[in-house]
Amino acid sequence: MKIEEAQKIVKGILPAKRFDHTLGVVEAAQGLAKRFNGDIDKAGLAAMLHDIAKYFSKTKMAETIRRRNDIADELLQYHLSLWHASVGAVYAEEELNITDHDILEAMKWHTTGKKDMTLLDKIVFLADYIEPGRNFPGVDEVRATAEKSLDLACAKALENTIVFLVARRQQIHPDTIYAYNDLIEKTRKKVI
Ligand code: DGI
Ligand code: FE
Ligand code: FE
Repeated sequence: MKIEEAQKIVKGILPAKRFDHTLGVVEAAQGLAKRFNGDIDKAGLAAMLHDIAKYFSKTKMAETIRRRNDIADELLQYHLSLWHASVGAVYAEEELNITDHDILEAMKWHTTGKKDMTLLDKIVFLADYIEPGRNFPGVDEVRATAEKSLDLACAKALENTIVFLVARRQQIHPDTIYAYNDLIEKTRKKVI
């Protein structure tokens, strides 16, 4: 699917504010792909579709999560705001006939992250965090870090999210912790 076609579909599904966010993520993802030698077309399409399931009903999302063997049922134990990522990837595959595994994976992991994210996973994850419309505390530091290191910027974004969730006494999905641990290890300056 071409990004123009995806844009029309997404515009018909998402409310205006979420659509604007989506266009910001597309811009950020294409920029990161250029900077870090990612696939610009895949980054753009994955970003365009990443939040497509954001406003699906709880019932519809739960049905998808229960039905699909490639989504851990454990997800249902965690906050509803995490569900749209996996559900969006299934929608893209089943309803929009997206077959590219890299794109579907980047959509699936865009909220929690995971251990051993691919280049495309990291690009979409980070683009969602630093797109021009975002203004949460610490985002400028992550934007600056993203000029140089994708891994360091993802680690910082994950750190900020974890701190944010802890401050609100919200549960942290294990994949968020796995992603954080993985990138902390990979970006650690070797002393010896
Ligand atoms: O869909 P967006 O709003 O663009 O962004 P997103 O897909 O990153 O979802 C953001 C929400 O997910 C935000 O409220 C923080 C939350 N979140 C991210 N990781 C975790 C998490 N919430 C919980 N409870 N646990 C997590 O590990
Ligand atoms: Fe999202
Ligand atoms: Fe998003």
